[in-house]
Amino acid sequence: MSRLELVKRTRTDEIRSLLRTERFPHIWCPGCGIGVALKCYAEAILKSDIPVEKHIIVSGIGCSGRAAGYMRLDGYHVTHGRPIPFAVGLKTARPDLEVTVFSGDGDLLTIGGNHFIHAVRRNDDINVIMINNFTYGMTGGQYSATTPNGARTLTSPYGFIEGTFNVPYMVAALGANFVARWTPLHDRELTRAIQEMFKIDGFAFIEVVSPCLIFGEMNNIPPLEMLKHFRKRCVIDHDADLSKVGLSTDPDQPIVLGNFVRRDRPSYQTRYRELMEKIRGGGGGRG
Ligand SMILES: Cc1ncc(C[n+]2csc(CCOP(=O)(O)OP(=O)(O)O)c2C)c(N)n1
Repeated sequence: MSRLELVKRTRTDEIRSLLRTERFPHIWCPGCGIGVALKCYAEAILKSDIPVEKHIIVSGIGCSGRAAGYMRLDGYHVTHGRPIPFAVGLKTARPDLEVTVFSGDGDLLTIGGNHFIHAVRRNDDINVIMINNFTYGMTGGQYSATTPNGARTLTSPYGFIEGTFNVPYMVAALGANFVARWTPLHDRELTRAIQEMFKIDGFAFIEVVSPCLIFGEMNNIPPLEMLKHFRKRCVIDHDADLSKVGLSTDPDQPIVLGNFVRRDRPSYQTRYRELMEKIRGGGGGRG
């Protein structure tokens, strides 16, 4: 076996050691991007300086939400739309843990949208990997807050008309310390962005624009075509004007990717700790 093959084999075994393979086969369809994103998360954990036992995964409900159950980490598979408040509580009580939320656009931005925006406003010190497959995949393809206008879904059979979140623009405007967007085709960049996220004190967010077979089927895009479509449209621009990176179904519009925002606004947990030290040190407080 060549040295390169040996290195590759060792890396694959290491990644497998972070997966609960006894639970396989997993529920994801062939051609779905969630598994690649989960592999990138596992690889980033192995490359991080933080011990594996300090990494915690929190997921909500959905195909993406199944991720917590497949990782051999302390993990929490919580109620629909609630992984963010759960993760915030965990991180506030146990600042020594590296808490990552891994969930879908329906879970995080549609049903859980209110929790999401307030966590970014507070700059809670959590990592969020959001799989944006434009739909509620698990329940058969209803529209979500990230469905592009014009797209057909189970609940918009004649084309979606509500309007769509431009996710990186919104998260940056709310004050997150790290904002990125990648696809499963960009697995190296995605892995590096997750490694970067682990170093951030504050809200760190990655949108993974990911193919969903159910969404593709309803919009007459076969699974592999969706990846080809991504490859054709993706443009990397770390300095992009975020007001212009909203996603549409127009094949001539680029899908802009990159590590867009890096800030060092202190996190809520850091400010809270400082406040507590001040109150205790100054003999303040009520009792
Ligand atoms: C309180 C509640 N409402 C609705 C559901 C049904 N439900 C299960 S998964 C899901 C959508 C998940 O969508 P998303 O987060 O985009 O994940 P995906 O399956 O696309 O990865 C819904 C509405 C539920 N389980 N619980």
